[in-house]
Amino acid sequence: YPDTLNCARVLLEDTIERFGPDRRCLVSPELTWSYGDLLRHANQVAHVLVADYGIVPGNRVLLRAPNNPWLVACWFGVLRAGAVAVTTMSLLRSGELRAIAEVCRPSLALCDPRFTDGVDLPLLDFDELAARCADKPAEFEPVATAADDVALLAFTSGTTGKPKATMHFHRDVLANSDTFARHVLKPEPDDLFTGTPPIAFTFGLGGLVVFPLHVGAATLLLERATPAELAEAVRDNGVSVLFTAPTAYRSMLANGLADRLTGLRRCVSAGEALSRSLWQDFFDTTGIRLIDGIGATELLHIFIAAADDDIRPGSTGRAVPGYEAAVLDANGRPVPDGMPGRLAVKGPTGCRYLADPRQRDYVRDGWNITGDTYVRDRDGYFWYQARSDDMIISSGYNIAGPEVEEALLGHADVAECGVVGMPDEERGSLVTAYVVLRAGVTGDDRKVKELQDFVKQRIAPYKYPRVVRFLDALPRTSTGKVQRFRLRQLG
Ligand code: 3UK
Repeated sequence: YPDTLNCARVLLEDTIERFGPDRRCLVSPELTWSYGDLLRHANQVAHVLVADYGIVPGNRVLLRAPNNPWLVACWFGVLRAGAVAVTTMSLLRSGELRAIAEVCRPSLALCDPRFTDGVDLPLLDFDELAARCADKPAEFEPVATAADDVALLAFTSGTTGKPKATMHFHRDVLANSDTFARHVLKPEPDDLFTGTPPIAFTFGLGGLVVFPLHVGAATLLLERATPAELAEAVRDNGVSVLFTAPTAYRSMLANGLADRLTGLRRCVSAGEALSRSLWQDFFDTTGIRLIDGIGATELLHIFIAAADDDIRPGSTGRAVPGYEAAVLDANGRPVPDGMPGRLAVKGPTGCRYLADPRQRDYVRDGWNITGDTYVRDRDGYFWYQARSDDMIISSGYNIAGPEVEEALLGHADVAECGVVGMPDEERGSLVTAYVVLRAGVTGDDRKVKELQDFVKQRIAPYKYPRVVRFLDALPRTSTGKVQRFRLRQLG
């Protein structure tokens, strides 16, 4: 990348140069904006920031909204002004927002009017912002940021402790598009993207903003979508590229919504492990090969993935071109292929926590240590085992919680489950399954025995859950990940 680079210019002006300003860009249930519309709104936002609020390059601006066109206009406006976007999930509570503000000290917050509660900062809501934009010029020359000026701070969906802000440069924003998107996803200008991850989550930022806009495609922004609403939106709008998490794919299948997905060309699954059985069921029902990919807030987006004929169901895939991945032991030495160890990644993006001593835990000898246990095979495919914290050691056996979960999910009565180790005097840890049953099924002792027997038939019997508990729902983070640490606290 050139030394001087503003990624907002690349994504807007450069795309407009190729396709013209009238090309469809953002679609929402309420409105459609062309690339020219988005550019004008973003420019006017930048003028409001600079002229009315005195924002200077490097200032941080907090954004808080569900996925909608004004959020995207604000994101681009902030970057064009040379400021740093701190996009937050609209579902966060005031305590969580306060913790974020304490870490990164934003100068201003731009909020959807429905989500101004608990924002303890100078604040401008989108209604006021739109009014101020009305008399601002449509042109704004983007600040000539350096390629390695910080463009955004993304907070990890980390489950414990003080939130960690990860810094990403202007060039990083384009790097994932030039690696994962270009080599694996291969979007086309006529694609229409949609999906569920919040833009505040870098999975959503890449999949719903950066990747489509970099190639001149359009993106359908949904504020909140149940699996049924998502499937309907796909069918009714002719969506061709979908980004969501394994849970949503599973739930669309379980609810008989697959017939609405047949127009999809590409489906990306990330955020949690995609099991082999779900990949296969989805393929058998829709004919679509899900693209699994592991990404992380620390690396901005996906760094191991596979598409089309490269897919080996049950494997996350291979290192995305541009990235290097390895499996290391506790001393940072590579383990032999076929053996489990810690996933380590190097590439054009990487972890830079904002003033946080946990930096030295995540980056060691130049490798990003993601906290996942993986096995690499001889062909360079990476097979997810568990979060390193979720490996259960019971009577000396290493048991990956997700493997037991996958076995349980094969049972027709199981809607969702989470498997964790519980401290046990005799065995060290007891494999414990928290199970959400399908509607109408009763969780009693007979069901426990039936599920245990079922698991013993499918995987090595020593892995079966010695304890099975039934829940109405699994605890999840705002990005949809199962909070296994909270399951462990349930006792
Ligand atoms: C887990 C996966 C197995 C893994 C993310 C795509 O999830 C994202 O970022 P987070 O910071 O979490 C990172 C952790 O999530 N994970 C993600 N994808 C997979 N595990 N298979 C997968 N396909 O534990 C990882 O360390 O919330 C995902 C793009 C951008 C992202 N930020």
